[in-house]
Amino acid sequence: MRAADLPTVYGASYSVYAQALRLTLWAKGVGYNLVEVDAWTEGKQPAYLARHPFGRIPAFQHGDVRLYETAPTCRYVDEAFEGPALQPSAPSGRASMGQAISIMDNYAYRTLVWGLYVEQVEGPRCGRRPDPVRLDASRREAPVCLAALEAISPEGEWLSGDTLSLADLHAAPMFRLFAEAPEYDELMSSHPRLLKWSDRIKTATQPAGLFDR
Ligand SMILES: N[C@@H](CCC(=O)N[C@@H](CS)C(=O)NCC(=O)O)C(=O)O
Repeated sequence: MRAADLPTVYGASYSVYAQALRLTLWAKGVGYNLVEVDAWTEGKQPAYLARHPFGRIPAFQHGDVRLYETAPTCRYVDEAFEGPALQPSAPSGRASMGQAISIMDNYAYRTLVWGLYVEQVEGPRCGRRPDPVRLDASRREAPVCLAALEAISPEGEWLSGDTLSLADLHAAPMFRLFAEAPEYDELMSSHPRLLKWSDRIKTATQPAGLFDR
């Protein structure tokens, strides 16, 4: 593909959602241009809001196709480009994949990333003290998220079955941050299958070169 025909990702390299989209492009073997957009500054300016009315990252463009919201954007990437299929073919597998992604978006991102990792690791690095109420709520909700993810594919090696799917790539960047939270080892010790998955997806996605640790 000529550089001008490559899709473009608008987002910051620190963003877990931008990383999920970039991992999907990487897994498909699709090159892309990256336009750095910081979610908190340029992301709230009119030029970017024209691309993403909610001012979040990432946004995406491929020819005339302009998208935002990571899950449907990744589905588009899987369906529009050649490369390994990243969605199960059976309806039940596809539903499990969607369910895992929804759990990440609606519960686990808030709890594992913001509630445990940001509160205790990223926040203090920036001079903020953890909020005990938020921390307490996140510690209570985290086991529910982990049990739900572990229950989705009781047999398979990946989150939604036997093959790597968009669910794994969606969850991978979030689990990388959660793994730095002080509670990670203890919480994951009650979820041995999820712990194995977490190690497996970390190893599988390392070659993408998106993570500096
Ligand atoms: N629902 C969005 C979530 C994207 C998201 O929350 N991105 C974060 C960065 S990882 C962001 O833009 N945060 C800025 C903000 O919350 O204002 C998606 O699926 O793409």
